[in-house]
Amino acid sequence: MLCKIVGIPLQVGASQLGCEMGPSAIRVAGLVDALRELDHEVVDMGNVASPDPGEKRHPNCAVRALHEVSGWIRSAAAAAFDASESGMPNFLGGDHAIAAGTVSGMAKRAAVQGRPFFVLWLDAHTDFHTLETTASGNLHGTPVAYHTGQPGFEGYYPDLEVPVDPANLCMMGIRSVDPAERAAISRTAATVHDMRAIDEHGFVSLLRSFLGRVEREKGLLHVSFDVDFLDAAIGPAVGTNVPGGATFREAHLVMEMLHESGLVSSLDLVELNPFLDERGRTAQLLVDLTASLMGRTVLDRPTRSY
Ligand code: 4U7
Ligand code: MN
Ligand code: MN
Ligand code: MN
Repeated sequence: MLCKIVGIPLQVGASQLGCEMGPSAIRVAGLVDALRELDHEVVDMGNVASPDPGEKRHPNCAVRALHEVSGWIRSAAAAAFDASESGMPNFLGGDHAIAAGTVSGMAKRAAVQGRPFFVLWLDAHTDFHTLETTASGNLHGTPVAYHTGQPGFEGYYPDLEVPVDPANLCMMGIRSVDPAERAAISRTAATVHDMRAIDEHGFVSLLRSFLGRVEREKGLLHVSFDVDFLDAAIGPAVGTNVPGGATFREAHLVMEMLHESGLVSSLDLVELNPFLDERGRTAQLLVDLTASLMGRTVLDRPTRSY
Protein backbone atom coordinates (compact mmCIF):
# COMPACT_ATOMS: atom_id res chain seq x y z
CA MET A 1 0.00 0.00 0.00
CA LEU A 2 1.09 3.62 -0.59
CA CYS A 3 1.42 5.42 2.77
CA LYS A 4 1.65 9.20 2.83
CA ILE A 5 3.10 10.84 5.93
CA VAL A 6 1.85 14.39 6.58
CA GLY A 7 3.12 16.36 9.60
CA ILE A 8 0.82 18.99 11.14
CA PRO A 9 2.81 20.56 13.98
CA LEU A 10 0.07 22.53 15.73
CA GLN A 11 0.60 23.03 19.47
CA VAL A 12 -1.45 26.04 20.56
CA GLY A 13 -4.70 24.04 20.69
CA ALA A 14 -3.38 22.59 23.96
CA SER A 15 -2.29 24.52 27.05
CA GLN A 16 0.91 22.49 27.55
CA LEU A 17 3.24 23.41 24.69
CA GLY A 18 5.34 20.76 22.93
CA CYS A 19 3.06 18.98 20.44
CA GLU A 20 4.77 20.87 17.61
CA MET A 21 7.64 18.41 18.12
CA GLY A 22 5.31 15.43 17.62
CA PRO A 23 5.92 14.88 13.88
CA SER A 24 9.71 15.06 14.40
CA ALA A 25 9.68 12.59 17.28
CA ILE A 26 7.55 10.08 15.36
CA ARG A 27 9.91 10.37 12.38
CA VAL A 28 12.96 9.97 14.61
CA ALA A 29 11.37 6.88 16.18
CA GLY A 30 11.43 5.30 12.72
CA LEU A 31 7.94 5.41 11.24
CA VAL A 32 9.08 5.38 7.61
CA ASP A 33 11.41 2.39 8.04
CA ALA A 34 8.80 0.47 10.05
CA LEU A 35 6.28 0.85 7.20
CA ARG A 36 8.85 -0.03 4.51
CA GLU A 37 9.74 -3.20 6.42
CA LEU A 38 6.10 -4.17 5.99
CA ASP A 39 6.52 -3.71 2.21
CA HIS A 40 4.55 -0.50 2.02
CA GLU A 41 5.59 2.27 -0.31
CA VAL A 42 6.11 5.39 1.83
CA VAL A 43 6.15 9.03 0.81
CA ASP A 44 6.96 11.56 3.52
CA MET A 45 5.25 14.72 2.34
CA GLY A 46 6.87 16.83 5.09
CA ASN A 47 4.96 19.21 7.33
CA VAL A 48 2.17 21.57 6.31
CA ALA A 49 3.23 25.22 6.59
CA SER A 50 2.21 27.19 9.68
CA PRO A 51 -0.45 29.84 9.13
CA ASP A 52 -0.45 33.46 10.18
CA PRO A 53 -1.11 33.56 13.97
CA GLY A 54 -3.35 36.64 13.56
CA GLU A 55 -5.95 37.84 16.03
CA LYS A 56 -9.55 36.77 16.34
CA ARG A 57 -11.66 37.06 19.44
CA HIS A 58 -14.64 35.06 20.59
CA PRO A 59 -17.23 36.20 23.15
CA ASN A 60 -16.03 33.25 25.30
CA CYS A 61 -12.88 34.93 26.69
CA ALA A 62 -11.37 31.56 27.66
CA VAL A 63 -10.84 30.64 23.99
CA ARG A 64 -7.17 30.83 23.06
CA ALA A 65 -5.27 31.01 19.76
CA LEU A 66 -8.49 30.96 17.74
CA HIS A 67 -7.18 32.48 14.52
CA GLU A 68 -4.03 30.35 14.48
CA VAL A 69 -5.89 27.10 15.20
CA SER A 70 -8.45 27.97 12.54
CA GLY A 71 -5.62 28.48 10.02
CA TRP A 72 -4.14 25.07 10.85
CA ILE A 73 -7.55 23.44 10.49
CA ARG A 74 -7.93 24.96 7.04
CA SER A 75 -4.51 23.68 5.91
CA ALA A 76 -5.06 20.27 7.53
CA ALA A 77 -8.35 19.84 5.67
CA ALA A 78 -6.77 20.77 2.35
CA ALA A 79 -3.79 18.46 3.01
CA ALA A 80 -6.12 15.58 3.93
CA PHE A 81 -8.28 15.99 0.86
CA ASP A 82 -5.26 16.26 -1.45
CA ALA A 83 -3.24 13.41 0.10
CA SER A 84 -6.21 11.02 0.07
CA GLU A 85 -6.51 11.26 -3.70
CA SER A 86 -4.38 8.09 -3.70
CA GLY A 87 -2.88 5.98 -0.93
CA MET A 88 -3.41 6.07 2.83
CA PRO A 89 -2.58 9.33 4.61
CA ASN A 90 -1.06 9.20 8.08
CA PHE A 91 -1.35 12.59 9.79
CA LEU A 92 1.21 13.31 12.50
CA GLY A 93 0.09 15.89 15.05
CA GLY A 94 0.23 18.21 16.54
CA ASP A 95 -2.52 18.55 19.07
CA HIS A 96 -5.97 17.09 18.43
CA ALA A 97 -7.39 20.32 16.98
CA ILE A 98 -5.78 19.21 13.68
CA ALA A 99 -8.46 16.51 13.47
CA ALA A 100 -11.09 19.19 12.88
CA GLY A 101 -9.27 19.54 9.55
CA THR A 102 -8.09 16.00 8.79
CA VAL A 103 -11.52 14.50 9.47
CA SER A 104 -13.39 17.13 7.47
CA GLY A 105 -10.95 16.73 4.56
CA MET A 106 -11.43 12.96 4.61
CA ALA A 107 -15.22 13.38 4.85
CA LYS A 108 -15.08 15.44 1.68
CA ARG A 109 -12.97 12.73 0.00
CA ALA A 110 -15.57 10.09 0.94
CA ALA A 111 -18.35 12.31 -0.44
CA VAL A 112 -16.47 12.74 -3.72
CA GLN A 113 -16.11 8.95 -3.94
CA GLY A 114 -19.80 8.52 -3.08
CA ARG A 115 -19.04 6.35 -0.05
CA PRO A 116 -20.27 6.63 3.54
CA PHE A 117 -17.69 7.93 5.98
CA PHE A 118 -16.96 6.53 9.45
CA VAL A 119 -14.72 7.76 12.27
CA LEU A 120 -13.17 5.73 15.08
CA TRP A 121 -12.13 8.15 17.86
CA LEU A 122 -9.63 6.60 20.29
CA ASP A 123 -9.29 9.04 23.18
CA ALA A 124 -9.75 9.58 26.91
CA HIS A 125 -11.93 12.58 25.96
CA THR A 126 -14.91 13.16 23.69
CA ASP A 127 -13.54 16.50 22.34
CA PHE A 128 -17.15 17.64 21.92
CA HIS A 129 -16.86 21.22 23.16
CA THR A 130 -18.01 24.14 21.06
CA LEU A 131 -16.38 27.56 21.24
CA GLU A 132 -19.17 28.54 23.63
CA THR A 133 -18.96 25.58 26.00
CA THR A 134 -15.20 25.15 26.42
CA ALA A 135 -14.17 26.28 29.90
CA SER A 136 -10.45 25.63 29.45
CA GLY A 137 -10.40 27.46 26.10
CA ASN A 138 -8.08 24.75 24.76
CA LEU A 139 -9.28 24.14 21.23
CA HIS A 140 -8.00 20.53 21.08
CA GLY A 141 -11.19 19.83 23.03
CA THR A 142 -13.40 20.91 20.08
CA PRO A 143 -12.69 18.87 16.90
CA VAL A 144 -15.58 16.41 17.16
CA ALA A 145 -18.22 19.08 17.75
CA TYR A 146 -16.87 20.88 14.68
CA HIS A 147 -16.55 17.98 12.26
CA THR A 148 -20.01 16.66 13.17
CA GLY A 149 -21.45 20.07 12.31
CA GLN A 150 -22.58 21.33 15.75
CA PRO A 151 -23.53 25.02 15.68
CA GLY A 152 -21.28 27.78 16.99
CA PHE A 153 -18.20 27.54 14.80
CA GLU A 154 -19.53 29.68 11.94
CA GLY A 155 -17.24 32.59 11.17
CA TYR A 156 -14.52 31.22 13.46
CA TYR A 157 -13.40 27.85 12.03
CA PRO A 158 -13.41 27.22 8.25
CA ASP A 159 -16.86 26.60 6.76
CA LEU A 160 -17.56 22.87 7.03
CA GLU A 161 -18.24 21.36 3.60
CA VAL A 162 -19.24 17.79 4.55
CA PRO A 163 -20.20 17.13 8.19
CA VAL A 164 -19.66 13.68 9.69
CA ASP A 165 -22.91 11.89 10.54
CA PRO A 166 -22.67 11.31 14.34
CA ALA A 167 -24.31 7.92 13.77
CA ASN A 168 -21.09 6.95 11.93
CA LEU A 169 -18.86 7.97 14.82
CA CYS A 170 -17.59 5.45 17.39
CA MET A 171 -15.53 6.54 20.39
CA MET A 172 -13.51 4.20 22.57
CA GLY A 173 -11.40 4.71 25.68
CA ILE A 174 -13.50 7.58 27.01
CA ARG A 175 -13.02 8.44 30.70
CA SER A 176 -13.18 12.24 30.96
CA VAL A 177 -16.27 14.07 29.73
CA ASP A 178 -17.24 17.59 30.82
CA PRO A 179 -20.93 18.21 31.67
CA ALA A 180 -21.60 20.33 28.55
CA GLU A 181 -20.05 17.66 26.33
CA ARG A 182 -22.05 14.92 27.99
CA ALA A 183 -25.30 16.80 27.43
CA ALA A 184 -24.48 17.67 23.82
CA ILE A 185 -23.22 14.25 22.78
CA SER A 186 -26.16 12.46 24.31
CA ARG A 187 -28.41 14.39 21.91
CA THR A 188 -26.59 12.77 18.98
CA ALA A 189 -26.58 9.20 17.67
CA ALA A 190 -22.82 8.81 18.30
CA THR A 191 -21.60 5.56 19.86
CA VAL A 192 -19.53 6.35 22.95
CA HIS A 193 -17.82 3.39 24.62
CA ASP A 194 -16.47 4.64 27.93
CA MET A 195 -13.91 2.61 29.87
CA ARG A 196 -16.73 1.13 31.92
CA ALA A 197 -18.22 -0.41 28.76
CA ILE A 198 -14.78 -1.63 27.73
CA ASP A 199 -14.20 -3.22 31.15
CA GLU A 200 -17.52 -4.97 30.82
CA HIS A 201 -17.50 -6.09 27.18
CA GLY A 202 -13.86 -5.77 26.09
CA PHE A 203 -12.53 -3.97 23.02
CA VAL A 204 -12.99 -6.99 20.76
CA SER A 205 -16.76 -7.30 20.71
CA LEU A 206 -17.38 -3.53 20.68
CA LEU A 207 -14.91 -2.89 17.87
CA ARG A 208 -16.09 -5.90 15.91
CA SER A 209 -19.66 -4.63 15.78
CA PHE A 210 -18.55 -1.17 14.60
CA LEU A 211 -16.24 -2.65 11.93
CA GLY A 212 -19.08 -4.88 10.80
CA ARG A 213 -21.16 -1.80 10.05
CA VAL A 214 -18.35 -0.07 8.18
CA GLU A 215 -17.83 -3.20 6.12
CA ARG A 216 -21.51 -3.75 5.30
CA GLU A 217 -21.92 -0.13 4.23
CA LYS A 218 -18.66 -0.18 2.22
CA GLY A 219 -17.49 2.89 4.09
CA LEU A 220 -14.24 4.77 4.33
CA LEU A 221 -12.87 4.63 7.88
CA HIS A 222 -10.74 7.32 9.50
CA VAL A 223 -8.99 6.47 12.79
CA SER A 224 -8.09 9.34 15.13
CA PHE A 225 -5.63 8.17 17.78
CA ASP A 226 -5.06 10.50 20.74
CA VAL A 227 -2.04 9.44 22.84
CA ASP A 228 -4.13 9.84 26.00
CA PHE A 229 -6.22 6.85 24.83
CA LEU A 230 -3.29 4.91 26.29
CA ASP A 231 -2.66 4.43 29.96
CA ALA A 232 0.00 6.88 31.15
CA ALA A 233 2.09 3.95 32.39
CA ILE A 234 2.89 3.11 28.77
CA GLY A 235 2.38 6.52 27.10
CA PRO A 236 3.66 9.27 29.39
CA ALA A 237 4.26 11.87 26.63
CA VAL A 238 0.90 13.63 26.83
CA GLY A 239 -0.31 16.77 28.57
CA THR A 240 -3.81 15.49 29.34
CA ASN A 241 -3.33 12.19 31.17
CA VAL A 242 -6.37 10.52 32.70
CA PRO A 243 -5.91 7.35 34.78
CA GLY A 244 -7.27 4.06 33.54
CA GLY A 245 -6.41 4.04 29.83
CA ALA A 246 -5.83 1.24 27.35
CA THR A 247 -3.07 -1.22 28.15
CA PHE A 248 -0.22 -2.12 25.82
CA ARG A 249 -1.95 -5.27 24.60
CA GLU A 250 -5.38 -3.66 24.34
CA ALA A 251 -3.96 -0.91 22.14
CA HIS A 252 -2.11 -3.37 19.93
CA LEU A 253 -5.16 -5.59 19.67
CA VAL A 254 -7.28 -2.67 18.46
CA MET A 255 -4.66 -1.89 15.82
CA GLU A 256 -4.34 -5.56 14.80
CA MET A 257 -8.11 -5.88 14.40
CA LEU A 258 -8.15 -2.70 12.33
CA HIS A 259 -5.48 -4.18 10.08
CA GLU A 260 -7.34 -7.47 9.66
CA SER A 261 -10.49 -5.58 8.71
CA GLY A 262 -8.73 -3.91 5.77
CA LEU A 263 -11.08 -0.95 6.24
CA VAL A 264 -8.86 1.90 7.44
CA SER A 265 -8.31 4.63 4.89
CA SER A 266 -6.57 7.29 7.03
CA LEU A 267 -5.00 7.75 10.44
CA ASP A 268 -4.26 10.60 12.86
CA LEU A 269 -1.53 10.18 15.49
CA VAL A 270 -2.06 13.18 17.75
CA GLU A 271 -1.23 14.78 21.08
CA LEU A 272 2.27 13.33 21.37
CA ASN A 273 4.23 15.83 23.46
CA PRO A 274 7.90 14.79 23.17
CA PHE A 275 8.82 17.36 25.85
CA LEU A 276 7.05 15.08 28.35
CA ASP A 277 8.38 11.79 27.01
CA GLU A 278 10.79 9.39 28.69
CA ARG A 279 13.66 8.58 26.33
CA GLY A 280 11.31 8.51 23.32
CA ARG A 281 9.28 5.57 24.56
CA THR A 282 5.86 7.03 23.73
CA ALA A 283 7.01 7.99 20.23
CA GLN A 284 8.39 4.47 19.78
CA LEU A 285 5.11 2.96 20.97
CA LEU A 286 3.18 5.05 18.42
CA VAL A 287 5.42 3.72 15.66
CA ASP A 288 4.89 0.14 16.85
CA LEU A 289 1.12 0.63 17.10
CA THR A 290 1.07 2.06 13.58
CA ALA A 291 3.08 -0.96 12.42
CA SER A 292 0.40 -3.21 13.95
CA LEU A 293 -2.28 -1.25 12.13
CA MET A 294 -0.30 -1.65 8.91
CA GLY A 295 0.22 -5.40 9.18
CA ARG A 296 2.98 -6.27 11.62
CA THR A 297 2.05 -9.54 13.34
CA VAL A 298 3.78 -12.20 15.42
CA LEU A 299 2.49 -14.99 13.17
CA ASP A 300 0.85 -14.57 9.79
CA ARG A 301 -2.87 -13.96 9.97
CA PRO A 302 -5.41 -13.81 7.19
CA THR A 303 -7.59 -10.75 6.69
CA ARG A 304 -11.12 -11.40 7.89
CA SER A 305 -14.51 -9.91 7.71
CA TYR A 306 -16.41 -8.53 10.63
B1 4U7 B 1 -7.84 16.10 23.90
C1 4U7 B 1 -11.02 19.09 28.48
F1 4U7 B 1 -11.58 20.03 30.56
N1 4U7 B 1 -12.32 18.51 28.21
O1 4U7 B 1 -11.95 20.93 27.33
C2 4U7 B 1 -10.98 20.52 27.97
F2 4U7 B 1 -10.99 17.94 30.56
O2 4U7 B 1 -7.56 16.31 22.48
C3 4U7 B 1 -9.91 18.26 27.96
O3 4U7 B 1 -8.72 14.91 23.94
C4 4U7 B 1 -9.73 18.32 26.47
O4 4U7 B 1 -6.60 15.74 24.61
C5 4U7 B 1 -8.74 17.29 25.97
O5 4U7 B 1 -9.96 21.19 28.17
C6 4U7 B 1 -8.51 17.40 24.51
C7 4U7 B 1 -10.82 19.13 30.00
MN1 MN C 1 -8.38 14.26 21.86
MN1 MN D 1 -7.64 13.27 24.85
MN1 MN E 1 -4.67 15.55 25.02
